[in-house]
Amino acid sequence: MNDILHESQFTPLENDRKALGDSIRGRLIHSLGKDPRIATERDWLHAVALAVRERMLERWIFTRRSYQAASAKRVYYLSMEFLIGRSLVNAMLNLGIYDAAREALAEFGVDLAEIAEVEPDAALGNGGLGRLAACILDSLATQCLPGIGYGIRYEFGMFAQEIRDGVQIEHPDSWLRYGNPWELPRPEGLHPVRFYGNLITHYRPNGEAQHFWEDGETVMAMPYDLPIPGYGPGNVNNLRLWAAKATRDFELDYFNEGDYIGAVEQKNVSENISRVLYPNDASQAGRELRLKQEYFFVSASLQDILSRHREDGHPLTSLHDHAAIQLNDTHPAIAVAELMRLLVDENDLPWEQAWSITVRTFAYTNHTLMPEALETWPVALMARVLPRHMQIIYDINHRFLNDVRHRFPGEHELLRRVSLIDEDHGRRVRMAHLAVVGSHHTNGVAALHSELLRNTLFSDFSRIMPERFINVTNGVTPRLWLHQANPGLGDLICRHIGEGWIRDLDQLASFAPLADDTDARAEFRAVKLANKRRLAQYVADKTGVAVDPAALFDVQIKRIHEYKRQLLKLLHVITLYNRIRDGQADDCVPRAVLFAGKAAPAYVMAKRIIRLINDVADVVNNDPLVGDRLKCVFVPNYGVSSATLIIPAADLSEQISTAGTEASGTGNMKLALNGALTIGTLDGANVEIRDEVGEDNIFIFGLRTEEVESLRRNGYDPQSHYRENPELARCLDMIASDFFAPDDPHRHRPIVDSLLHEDRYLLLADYAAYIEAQGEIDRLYRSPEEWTRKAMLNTARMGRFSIDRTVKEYASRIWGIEPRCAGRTRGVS
Ligand code: 26V
Repeated sequence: MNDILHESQFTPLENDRKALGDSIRGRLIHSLGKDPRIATERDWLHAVALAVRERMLERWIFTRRSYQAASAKRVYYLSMEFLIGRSLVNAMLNLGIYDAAREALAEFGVDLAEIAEVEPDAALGNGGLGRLAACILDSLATQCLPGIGYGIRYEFGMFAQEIRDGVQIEHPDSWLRYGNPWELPRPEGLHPVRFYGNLITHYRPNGEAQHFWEDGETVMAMPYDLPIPGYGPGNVNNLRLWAAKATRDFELDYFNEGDYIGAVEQKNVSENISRVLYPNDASQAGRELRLKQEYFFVSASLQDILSRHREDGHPLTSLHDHAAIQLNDTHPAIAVAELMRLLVDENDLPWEQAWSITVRTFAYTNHTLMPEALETWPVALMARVLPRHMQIIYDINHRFLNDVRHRFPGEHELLRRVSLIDEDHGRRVRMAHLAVVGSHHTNGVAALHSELLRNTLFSDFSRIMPERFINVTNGVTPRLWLHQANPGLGDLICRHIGEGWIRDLDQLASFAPLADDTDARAEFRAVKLANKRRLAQYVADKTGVAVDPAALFDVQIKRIHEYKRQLLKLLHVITLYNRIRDGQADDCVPRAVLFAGKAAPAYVMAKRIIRLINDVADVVNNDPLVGDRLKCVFVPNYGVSSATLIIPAADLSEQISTAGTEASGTGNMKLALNGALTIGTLDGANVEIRDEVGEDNIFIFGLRTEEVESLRRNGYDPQSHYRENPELARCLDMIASDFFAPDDPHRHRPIVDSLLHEDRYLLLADYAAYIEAQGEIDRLYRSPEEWTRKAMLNTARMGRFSIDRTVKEYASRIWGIEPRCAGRTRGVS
């Protein structure tokens, strides 16, 4: 065959206005069959997306060729979640064709900003973990690193949140309703995935056992590819998402019995596997369908990886030289057993050799210490759904425990603690133990978190194999979270220091001297004010509440969870409200307190918190004595898109989790990067943010991890704080009374009961210090020059929290992969 694709034939990106206009016109008419005279905003969106996609696909093919030609080692990022958001503007900015597209569309009388708003978010994730995966993909492509994402193409992503009468209502997120112009279905690339069934053991003449997994149900995994464009443009990498499809012979049994309708019903059932993203509940639910989702995408991905490895002409025994597989939390940890099954059962490798390959291939990232979020599966469930895997896990455990027994003779308790099977809670498989034992590195996501992993959750393992435990602090992509979300600030920075920071965030350091320049500070304030106006408009549209852009925008945006302590923020709101009404707050700065975030549908306390926030907001916002001095708003349906509006407008970033509970946080990084000052505890990455921005430019308060531990050890009494702090007692009494719920006087009582009788996250213990720190913030905000100086220093000193630094660390310390640039990169010779 002739090679009909050369780099010289790429659709040019520079001065592309005319060509882009022609493509958009062509896609609208010839691909979509729409009459330009009556095309809707969505029609234009799809036409533009297809035109942009054309420009990505050439580079996408070229990227793959160059990895293949170099036989480059690749990283496979296995994640149940990729929280991507919208793609249009991101793709255009990364390819460098945004202005050309805007101008081309303007010639057609179409406003790019307006059609971009029509694109639904790809919300295939819950929060931090899923967004981190999306940032990592952006960085791999930007840095020309050979990396492929694997995940699930959920038909329904994260539910849409409506607030009706103060209550969260969930709506299904049917993001694919109008089709997804970015995805390329690959029906020719199916892999079969088996569930249930029986095990048959044959014995070879030498006595060796051979295991066969038979019968059961088979579901097909169908790949959909999403091109991931790097900035610059860098490479265009691939994200492969799997959808469940019934096998073609699904109908046989039924059809033979003449049950046509039954056959089609069965087809629907097997396709349920990729139907919906599970919301991250307060506790790990242990649902069978969730386990099937995990195995489904793991099995398909490993089959895909092995067939690519074979196609590249490599023997299976060198897998770890060509592939690094990263497990994003334990959700894909069944991969350890699945790879063993593929190597031993399907490819006849001896166990020891297969195990050595497996351990050298996998690495595992832990994202939480919360005991209730740690995944365990009942042995009985796993034995029924994945019988061979259960057996393999027993074998892994047997060999591992034998090894530990030899190295630590007599330590029986140690064996019980590190076993892959928890015998105390009705026999369960501990997925974190499987992940640690089956991989060469385990990392936490911030320095403090990794330290706590070594000293608490994995203390036994870090004694047995200390060299496996490392830290890789999270980061965020400056492309989305500064360049794209905050064009005002991005342009301001570019005017002063150039645009190098977009791919090398350390360059922001040279923005620091501008913090001492009066004119630059005025420019920075003007940008912030414009962003606040934009957000105020959005808030008014969505909630009907008018917030004054001159007020201090105080934001807490994240999943609603008790450990994140939205209630502590709310106690501050009620305290301010009381002070205003008492005439004790005449020197207070006007504040607009914004909350946003989703509660897991089954997390009762989180939903109560949302209700209380809205009830408090109702009272505060409608009290004529308060006026513009205090507003409280719950912004509905928080997600990637609303985050890009809220973050650039924030003055104050609330990062107030109980010390030792938040693994890292990444919203903390996005907000500081956009010039919000942080009020926070010494938790997660806040510790490292303080180290970078300097103690004078952040508000740290509250108990530290060791103090939290000792308080809990010595018996914490929340009521002592109630007794000793009248201002706190008053807030709690108001919540317990009918003050915020005149129509339903007992509505909020359970919240106060939980605080007074348990207060698991020590809100009352940190209340006084928190209120005190907020007082300092008030004082500082009254000096706009001082405040702006600190805000600018925050932006300038966030270089370390670029995801590019994070990914470089993974690449060199864990994956052993190197950049391989597929083509010319703008601005880089
Ligand atoms: C658990 C479950 C349980 C079953 C249903 C679905 C589901 C989904 C997710 C999870 C675990 C979530 C863990 C997580 O999101 N951790 C966050 O990871 C961020 C990125 O590393 C980090 O910044 C946050 O601090 C951490 O909470």
